[in-house]
Amino acid sequence: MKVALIGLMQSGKSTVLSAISGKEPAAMGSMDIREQMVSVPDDRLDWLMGLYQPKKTVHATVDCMDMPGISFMDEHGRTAARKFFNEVRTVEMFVIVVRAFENPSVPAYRNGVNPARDLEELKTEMLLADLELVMTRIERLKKSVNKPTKTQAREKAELELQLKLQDAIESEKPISSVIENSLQMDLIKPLNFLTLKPIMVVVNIGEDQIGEAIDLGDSGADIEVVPLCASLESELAQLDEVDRAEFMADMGLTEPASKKFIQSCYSTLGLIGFLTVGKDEVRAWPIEKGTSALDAAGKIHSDIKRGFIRAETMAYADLKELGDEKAVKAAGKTRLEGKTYTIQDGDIINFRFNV
Ligand SMILES: Nc1nc2c(ncn2[C@@H]2O[C@H](COP(=O)(O)OP(=O)(O)OP(=O)(O)O)[C@@H](O)[C@H]2O)c(=O)[nH]1
Ligand SMILES: [Mg+2]
Repeated sequence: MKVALIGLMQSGKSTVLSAISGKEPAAMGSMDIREQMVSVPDDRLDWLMGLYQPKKTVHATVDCMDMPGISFMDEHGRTAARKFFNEVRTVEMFVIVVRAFENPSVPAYRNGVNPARDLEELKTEMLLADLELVMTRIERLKKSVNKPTKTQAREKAELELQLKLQDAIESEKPISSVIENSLQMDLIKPLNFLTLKPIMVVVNIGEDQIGEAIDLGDSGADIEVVPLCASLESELAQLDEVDRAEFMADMGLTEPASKKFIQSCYSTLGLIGFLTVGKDEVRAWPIEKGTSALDAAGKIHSDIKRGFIRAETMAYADLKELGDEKAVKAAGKTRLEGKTYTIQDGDIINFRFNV
């Protein structure tokens, strides 16, 4: 899973990433795109490790891109922003980091800290970047649509759709309001519109704002919002577990940043996790909610999908409650599921297959 952390200059993107990865943040003002793999914290894996004592434990990972800060205050900034937007068109989701913390030594965007305004501006600029794509595409299609080629019918349909998109965006309506069916979706998929991707917002708050409600206005409606005190949490990430727990309790924090962050990524993308266990390896596998046992098997290996027989399944909660696999079996709580079974979060699965 690939996510991009985007936001205005000095909103704290690199500090947020440091808080969730425990690694050094990229220097402020850096123009490089930094990629970092973040391990998905999972209490279930910790417990299963104790039970199976595996040679290896594999956490799910999230690939986070830390983008340079952007600014729309002048033409130079806009051009750079457009370039960075193009670099992130293929990620699965955006994490928009907005600044709510006051810090006199870090100059504020547009001379004042205002997360609702910043979010609004970013979302508008993303829509404008998409409009630019639409316009370029319309120009191109207008030139080619009258040529009798194999793709002419498709181009006609796309042109009609792109014109509708232009109308919608110009009247400040989202692209999604125009898309009526999967056929239309397929037509525009190659363009990778920014505003069709799921987003989540991290509000980077100051230590004095922990527990305070931050109003993001209309721009924050229907979006998963995670308040995070990035500078504090990046320091916490450096501590050992005992000190961290104590420090967090003192600060009124219930969960580390990494957990909140990843959980929100999962829910924004509609992901759940199933588990595989054994003496060799205990592992978490992220999948989309609604995935069938057959497709889940394919995530592990195409052979397992091809030769799928059954999915021996038990719930993590049952295993934890009853203590070991034998007890789960004795209680009649293991199941043999077929190809069409819908995987549930926390299913522990042993795929039986034959190739
Ligand atoms: N007080 C306070 N300062 C913060 C917080 N988060 C970040 N900062 C400071 O703000 C400055 C910018 O933080 P960065 O994490 O580099 O921000 P960024 O968005 O990556 O910056 P660019 O990549 O240059 O856009 C640094 O000096 C941080 O120490 C916070 O939660 N509270
Ligand atoms: Mg940075």
